[in-house]
Amino acid sequence: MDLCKIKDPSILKDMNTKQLEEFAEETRQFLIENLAATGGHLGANLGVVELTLALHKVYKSPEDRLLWDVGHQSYIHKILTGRGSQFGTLRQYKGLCGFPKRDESEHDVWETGHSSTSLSAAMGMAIARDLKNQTHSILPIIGDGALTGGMALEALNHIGHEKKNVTVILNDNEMSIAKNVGALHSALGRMRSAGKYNRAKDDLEWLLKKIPAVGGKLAQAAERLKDSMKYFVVPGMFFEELGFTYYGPVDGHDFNDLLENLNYAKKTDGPVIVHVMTQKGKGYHPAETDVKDKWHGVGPYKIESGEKIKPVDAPPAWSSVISEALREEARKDDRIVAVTPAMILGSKLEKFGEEFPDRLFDVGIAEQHATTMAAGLATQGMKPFLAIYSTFLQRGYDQVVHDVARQKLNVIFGIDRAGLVGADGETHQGVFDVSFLRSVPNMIISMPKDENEAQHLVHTATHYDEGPFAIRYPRGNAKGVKTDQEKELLPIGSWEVLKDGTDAVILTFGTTIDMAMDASEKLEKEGRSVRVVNARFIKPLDDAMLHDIMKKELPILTVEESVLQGGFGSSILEFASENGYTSPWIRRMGVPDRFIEHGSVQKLWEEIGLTAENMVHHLKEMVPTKQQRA
Ligand SMILES: Cc1ncc(C[n+]2csc(CCOP(=O)(O)OP(=O)(O)O)c2C)c(N)n1
Repeated sequence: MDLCKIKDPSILKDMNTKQLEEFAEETRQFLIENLAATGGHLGANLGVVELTLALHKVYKSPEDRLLWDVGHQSYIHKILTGRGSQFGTLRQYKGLCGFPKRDESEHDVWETGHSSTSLSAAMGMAIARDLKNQTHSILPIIGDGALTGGMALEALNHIGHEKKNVTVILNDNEMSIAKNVGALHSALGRMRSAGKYNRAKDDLEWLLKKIPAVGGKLAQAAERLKDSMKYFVVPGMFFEELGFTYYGPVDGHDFNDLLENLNYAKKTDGPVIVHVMTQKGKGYHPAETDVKDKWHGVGPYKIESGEKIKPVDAPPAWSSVISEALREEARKDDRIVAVTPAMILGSKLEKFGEEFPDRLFDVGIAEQHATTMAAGLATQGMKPFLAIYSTFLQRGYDQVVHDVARQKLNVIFGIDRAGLVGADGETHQGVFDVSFLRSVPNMIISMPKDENEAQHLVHTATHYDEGPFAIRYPRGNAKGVKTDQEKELLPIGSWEVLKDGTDAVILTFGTTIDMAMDASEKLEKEGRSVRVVNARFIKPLDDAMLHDIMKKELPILTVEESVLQGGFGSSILEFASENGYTSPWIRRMGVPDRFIEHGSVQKLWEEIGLTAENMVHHLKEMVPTKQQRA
């Protein structure tokens, strides 16, 4: 079958099990071949091929609502709903989004990217459905990893209490990027090994109810019997106690088992949980045998060998640079511990964990808990380093404000993937943390220009004991510069002049420094002398340097790879206003006031005008040439 020609899931309607199996095989090949060129979330999608086909066969999308938690496993759903032909553009600029997108299809009823939101959204949709007297099914599909997220547990609690018709599909592959962790994971393990609960009793109850007059009473008796038996035979008693009817464990690669249980679920009133066992990477040997889940999200690869196609001799990833610097500090100070919300691999903390197995804590997908736990550690004199992606720190904001900063606790925030992240798009761009952290009292915010400065900043942060200290660093590879043997304590709030200039100043930090240097060189050739400052501390500002610049009334261009609203540039405007500097001309470049979609970072920079050319353009307007002045 040509998967690019599928218009909607109705093609599944008349397929028998054998045909479904063949179709599943073709879908797997399609994914393996397409993703070899584009990259993407291969492992999770290979795991849910049969599950997705079965869901679309038993239920009728979009009337029945399928909500993909995290959304990285929605590729088969996209193929079935008419988007197969776009897979060549997956996660590329203006191409198919790697996550559900309401603009793309009416079948994408809920947008995701961050985990653990689907149950709350499903509950909202269920309430709306009931208020409108509608009858469709609502099906959040959530992984065992995403289920560890606090929001999912809050929603489970509410759905069970309200007894709403919501059918939760629990996709249990025992992975959450890395091996899933936690007590809930162990509980699911017991359910997996408990064997299947025979739902025939439910059928009996349903049949008895059909017999007029006596049927109701018999059904009640059967219900009592069923309740007392359940304690002994139902593996999902945990969910049953919360008010859910449990079906499972279901073999997520066996169509007969899947279809039978989904059909039961469809007939069942109230909250239901269908516990489906799947294998991440199923059907592609390199991904199937990958215990570390390096195939969770991949770049292009060679199909035969599974070898990843990567640039040779690239400098180390920023995450490695930071975690290595931390490891060095941790050797000298045993109060240093590392905390990660389910991102040991992404944050490159494996080596830290190997060297200090008792000092690395993976708390699951639980950013709020991770932040407050770090605060708790700090109250006891420990030096927690919370490695967290910028976008996921958004989840822990109240905890940053209320628990960490207010109590002036020494938590170091290693803010990974700061700035535009590229292919993951809107839901993952790390462009808000400067604005949302800058308004928090006691917070130090910094960003290194290269790995040498990074190690000095980690050294400075681990020796700072007056409150929280954030070090931001981008996705991708560092610069490949040499690092000093001796670590330095950088004065808090100190900036660095990278290139002197007398006509104007570019204030910038992190990834945009190279562009600024480039712009300054170009302007130099045209007779404009532009200073470039590495504003490595975003908060506090280098007041002395700013006073000097503003007193001289030099035009200032601020450049940041984060949102302009409330960002670094805003803080420079505030500084001028508060200190009565009315004349300096200050312009800001940064991420505009809208969500930025997926695409390569380079393309996105061009789209939003974050380029050396644009800096040149602004500075030409702001600074007359020597000839013009003469
Ligand atoms: C709030 C949040 N934190 C972290 C992540 C990063 N992340 C993406 S997928 C994933 C694992 C999800 O595990 P699971 O739900 O079991 O899905 P699987 O990939 O195993 O199918 C994580 C931690 C995220 N998307 N959202």
